[in-house]
Amino acid sequence: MVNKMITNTTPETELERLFQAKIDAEQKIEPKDWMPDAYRQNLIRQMSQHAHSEVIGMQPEGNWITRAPSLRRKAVLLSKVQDEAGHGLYLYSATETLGISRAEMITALQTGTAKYASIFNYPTQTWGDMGAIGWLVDGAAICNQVSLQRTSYGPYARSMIRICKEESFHQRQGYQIMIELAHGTPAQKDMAQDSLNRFYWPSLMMFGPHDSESAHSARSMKWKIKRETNDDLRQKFIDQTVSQINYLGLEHPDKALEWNEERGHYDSSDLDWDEFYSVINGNGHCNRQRIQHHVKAHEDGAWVREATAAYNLKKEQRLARDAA
Ligand code: BYC
Repeated sequence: MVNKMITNTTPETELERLFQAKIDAEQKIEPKDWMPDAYRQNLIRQMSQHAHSEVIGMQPEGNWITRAPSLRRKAVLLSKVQDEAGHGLYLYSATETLGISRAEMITALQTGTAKYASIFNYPTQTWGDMGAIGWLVDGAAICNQVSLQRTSYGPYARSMIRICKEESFHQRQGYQIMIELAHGTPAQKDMAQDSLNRFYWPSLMMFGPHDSESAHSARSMKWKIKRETNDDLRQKFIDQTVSQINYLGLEHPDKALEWNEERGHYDSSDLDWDEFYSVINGNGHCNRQRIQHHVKAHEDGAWVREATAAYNLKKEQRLARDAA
């Protein structure tokens, strides 16, 4: 156990050494522990963006709740979208333990200072897209989040454990939609193929830029905020998806895909990085629409926040009166 007494007079370099030793020993950093400001800011950045992704991620699927093909599908999709709201809430709460308020995070999202996952700026055009999102988008998210269960910040790691359990369920419901479509009529199979073709590449972009281009990876790996690199996680996802596509009897969208015996992995085409940067910088198909919708929902909900604040104030005043 790295458990040395920290006092107000401990020099900064010694604090940093103890902090890194704790991380190297696989101990979790908790909210009241000393941490370098850059660690705190990096976590706030990643965790708040993760929370925003969950919340904005409700929009593409929310678009299909009224058009789900059966009552059962509607109920399942509704539950999934509610789960995403829950994930956003755990993650906002976990981020608040680092000393930032929910209101500050929301402002950063709405003014474009904070990002959210690029994938949610692609439109959902068909019911097949609900299958592809559950299967590929939640599948990619799980790949990443399983490794984040071992992230060094305690509240983030713990939130990932519950989120991963729910995401696995989401992934299976998406894959089940794909199985039904892929084994259905020729028109349904075409729909499944079209969704796979459109969502495959943006799903690979969810893992972020190549390691050589990743601004935050080196420090995040040293601090064990990230446990695996962008390229390693992407490779894992590419490898695991091949047999899933085969089982569906669909064509793989990557015509250059080839097993590399020496590496023990599939070689694949590179991604369209111009598209990636264009989307993360606000110019994807749906960026403006997503933020406008968020702003409207936030404004429409103002009365709820005001009512809660008024109720809490009344409660505090009553408690103070009773105590007097
Ligand atoms: N999209 O240095 P890098 C879900 C940004 S939602 C947008 O590699 P890092 C679901 C990156 O932020 C689950 N931006 O960054 C919900 C940075 O910009 P800033 C979402 C991206 O942080 C509803 C810059 O590019 N999962 O499952 O080391 C329905 C340089 O990148 C993206 C998470 O959020 C991107 N794809 O690594 C269905 C996981 N990629 O901040 C499903 C948590 C990169 O300097 N996040 N950027 O302005 C992470 O693991 C990491 O933040 C990333 C990026 C791997 C995404």
